[in-house]
Amino acid sequence: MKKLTYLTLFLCLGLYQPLMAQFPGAVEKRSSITLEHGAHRLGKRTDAQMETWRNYGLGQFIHWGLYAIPGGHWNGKYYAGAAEWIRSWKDMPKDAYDNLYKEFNPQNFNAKAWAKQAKDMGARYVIITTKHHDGFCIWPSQYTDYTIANSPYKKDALKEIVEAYESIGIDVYLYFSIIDWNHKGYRSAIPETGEEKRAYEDFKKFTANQLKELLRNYPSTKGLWFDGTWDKAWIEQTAFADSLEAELREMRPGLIIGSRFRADEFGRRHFDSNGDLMGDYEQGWERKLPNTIEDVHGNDWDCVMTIPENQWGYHSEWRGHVKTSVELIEMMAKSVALDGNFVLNFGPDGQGAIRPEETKLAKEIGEWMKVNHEAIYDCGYAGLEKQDWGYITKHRKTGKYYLIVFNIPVSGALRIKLAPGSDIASLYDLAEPNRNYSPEEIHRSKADGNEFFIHLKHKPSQPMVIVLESTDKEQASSVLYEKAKT
Ligand code: FHN
Repeated sequence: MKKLTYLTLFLCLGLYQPLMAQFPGAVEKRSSITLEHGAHRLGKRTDAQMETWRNYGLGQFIHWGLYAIPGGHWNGKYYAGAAEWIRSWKDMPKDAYDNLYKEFNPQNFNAKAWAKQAKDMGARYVIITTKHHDGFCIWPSQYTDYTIANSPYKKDALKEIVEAYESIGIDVYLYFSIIDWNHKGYRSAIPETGEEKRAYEDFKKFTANQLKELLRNYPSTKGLWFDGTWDKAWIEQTAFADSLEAELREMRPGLIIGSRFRADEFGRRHFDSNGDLMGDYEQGWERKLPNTIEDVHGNDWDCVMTIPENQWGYHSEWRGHVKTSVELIEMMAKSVALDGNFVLNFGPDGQGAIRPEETKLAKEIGEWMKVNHEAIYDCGYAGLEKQDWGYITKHRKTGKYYLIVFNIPVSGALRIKLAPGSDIASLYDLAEPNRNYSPEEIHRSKADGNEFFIHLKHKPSQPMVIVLESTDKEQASSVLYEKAKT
C-alpha cells in the first residue's frame, strides 16, 4: 500500500483517536500505514554510540554568531525578541546586519576556557551552532563567502572548539540551521515560478554540500542537531531530506540525528503519520519538560533550555525571570528521571566571552555535580512511583536508586514506594557515603509492605541525593519501563 490517499489517512487517524485518549503514550504508534519516508526504525537504537548519548545526562548548548555583536540592541533601541533573531526585527537594517561579519573579531574567545568551564559544570557533550538562521558560518565553508574566514578573525573557530572540547573528553555535536537568510535561493515557501524553484534547488544542493563538508572537516564529531526545519518549503522536501539523511548516515556510521530534520510524505514532523519517531531521539522538548514517563513514549529525548525565558544568543540585557542554579539542577534531575538528557544553553558575547551570570551558574551547577554526578551520569528512569519531594533516577548498570530531594515535606519524612516484595538493603547520603541511615530513620509502612518513610535528620540547604540500594535491583525498573514503551 505505497500510495495512500488522504481519505485513508483520515480514516486511520480517526480510528486511532479514541485509543489515543485511553492510552496516552502507547497509541500514537502502530497504525499500519506504509510510509516511504517515515521512521526507518521502531524503538530505541541499541548501539554503543547511542548508549553513550543516552548516558550523558548533562550537556551544554552554545549559540554564538554575528548576533552576539549587537547583543539585542540596535541604534540604542532594545530588541525584546531572542537576540539571535535580531536580523528579523523591523528596526534592524538588513544590510547593517549582513555586514556585521566585517566586525567579527572576538578577542576574548578562548575555546579551551569554554571547554574547561563546561567540564567543570559537569557537561559530557556540547552542541555548537555552526550556522544559525542568519547563515553565517563559524567554519570556513567553501560553499559561501559568508563565513568566519572572511571576518577579521579569519581562523576556523569551529575547529578550535571541537579540538578544545574533545581534548578534555566532551563529545561535540553540530547544530545546523536549515533556514538560511543569507542564501539567495532560500525560501520559506516555494512560489510556483520556474525561476524560484530553480533557486530553491540551488539552496538544497548548497545545504547538502555544507552538511557533507561538516562531516568531512570535523570527523570526530558525534552528531548533527538540526533546527529551522519548520518551513513549508523544507517540509515538502520529503524524499530529498530522507535520502540526504541516509547519505549522511552512510558517510558516518553511528552518526546521531534527532527528530527535527525531515517530515514524512504527509508533512508530519518529529513523529510520522504512524506516530513513530523519525530520528534517533525526540528533539521537541525545547524550553519545556515532559511531566510523566508516558509523555516520552519510550523514546530517547533531550531538553534544550535557556537561562532567561527565551534568549539563546547573547543579549546584553536579560529581562524577566532568570533561572537559578537550583531550578536548573531540578530540571536536569527531572530530565534524567524521565530518561532524557538536559542541555543548558550559553550565549557568549561578540568578543567571545561567557557572561558573568552564566559563569556563576555553571560554577554552582558544577559544585553540585561534583558531589552528586553519580545520580545523573549513566542514569535513567527508575520505574518507581513519582513522589512530591523530588525525583528518582536509577543507575543503568548498578541498579542503585538516587532520590534527588528538592522539597522536604513539613513532616520531615520522605515517602518512597519500592517494587512489590523489595526491601531497602542500604541507604546513605551521596555526600556522606560512609554513614548509613539507621533503622530508626527508616520506617516501613504496615499497611503497604513496600512503602517506606525516610526520616531526615537535618534540613539541607541544597538539593540533596540519597542513595538507595534495593534488595532486588534488577527487576523493579525493567518491568515498569517496558510498560511505558508499549
Ligand atoms: O529559532 C531557533 C532559536 O533561535 C534557537 O536556536 C532554538 C534552539 O533550539 N531553536 C529555534 C527555535 O526552535
